[in-house]
Amino acid sequence: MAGAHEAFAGIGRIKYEGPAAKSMLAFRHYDADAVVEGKPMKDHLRFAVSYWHAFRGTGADPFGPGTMLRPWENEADPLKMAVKRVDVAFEFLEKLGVGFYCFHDRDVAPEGATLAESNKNLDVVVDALEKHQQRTGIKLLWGTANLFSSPRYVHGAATSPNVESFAYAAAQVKKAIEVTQRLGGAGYTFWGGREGYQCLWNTDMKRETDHLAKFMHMAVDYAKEIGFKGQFYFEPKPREPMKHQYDFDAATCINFLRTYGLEKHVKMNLETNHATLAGHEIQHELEYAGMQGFLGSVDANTGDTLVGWDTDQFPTNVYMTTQMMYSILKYGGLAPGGINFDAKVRRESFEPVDLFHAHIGGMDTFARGLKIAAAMRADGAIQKLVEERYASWSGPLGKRIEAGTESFKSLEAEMLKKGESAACTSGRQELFENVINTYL
Ligand code: XUL
Ligand code: CO
Repeated sequence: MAGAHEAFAGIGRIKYEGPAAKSMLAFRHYDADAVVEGKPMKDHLRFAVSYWHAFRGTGADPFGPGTMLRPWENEADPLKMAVKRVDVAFEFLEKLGVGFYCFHDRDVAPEGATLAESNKNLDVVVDALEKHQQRTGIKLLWGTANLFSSPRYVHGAATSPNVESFAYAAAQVKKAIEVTQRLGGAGYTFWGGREGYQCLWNTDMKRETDHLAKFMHMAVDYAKEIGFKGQFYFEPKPREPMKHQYDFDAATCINFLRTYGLEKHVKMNLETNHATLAGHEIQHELEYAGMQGFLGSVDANTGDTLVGWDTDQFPTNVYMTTQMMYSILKYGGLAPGGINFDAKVRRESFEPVDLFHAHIGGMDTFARGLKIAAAMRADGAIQKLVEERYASWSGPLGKRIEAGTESFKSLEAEMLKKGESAACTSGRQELFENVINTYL
């Protein structure tokens, strides 16, 4: 740990103390090595901290500047500060006891006056990240590139009408994949940033989506060329900052990947608040991606039903994490993906200790969801009720249709003979909901 120069002095390693814990700086449910369904919790959950929110979030909003008290942010030279910040970040990660972190290139290192200078800055910070990774065993879950903050990306990056914005973005992603590989990153994420439109009148949507696909193919080709084995992810989000983003939701992204022949190379990184912005629950997104074989990783957070925007709050709702973990277990888990807290403390929660409260709460909420989902799966009551609902499909007619040996003609003959279909049975939604509440 950081010793004399601790940024989070007075806070030690956060320990599992069980549901009766007295301290609020302790886990009540997340017990890293406790075995659930044959695997330690830490390997099911694979928690990651987002560098951008935890260490670069200022609390600024459209109505006012940043509020965060971060006493260690006191170095005038941005590169020196970036290197010093890595010490703070790893002190936090170690004390929290997470196995992973995620970053954008520009979160960890400052942009220079030229591309070459930016690359050099990144190399300096990556040296520091690498040392701390080796010291602590903490790993990079995924890397990514910020293709949305600079004015050169005002119209998007891969979908920009300016070809040199595309070219610059390609150079930036090339470098970001290289440093992700150097740090042993388990994945690389594409989030659309500004890949979308504000107005269809000035937009050639076909050309823009073709370009986005070209861009992703170049990334896949380059990864192959340098032997980067990490999993690529595409992160759906329907809007913000654009009115429409091309990575709208899981179904849209999967259609895009299949249309352009990228389906073997890219999986979904699903974010809770993005799902709700798309008019879905995260359970829908996880089920949709899971059933199609595209479940990759999760950006965990939650929105506020009354705010209706991407508020990126820490998850505290056990019912929701139960739904999530039930789907995640059903589709065989997330590895090499994980659960990345793409979440920020509120502008009003400006003290360093709030970063701990936020992440501890999120981790405990997921640990509870995991335990509850595993209990539901162990006794199989919900699974049995679902099977009963589809029982007619397990009869001879259902089996023949599923096997593909029936046709419209043969089914017409069958129904003409019977005259009317068998009566439907109740959906029993309330029973299902009551059974689920017995586990909570
Ligand atoms: C934006 C968002 C991003 C991605 C990575 O809403 O979720 O932080 O996760 O670019
Ligand atoms: Co995200």
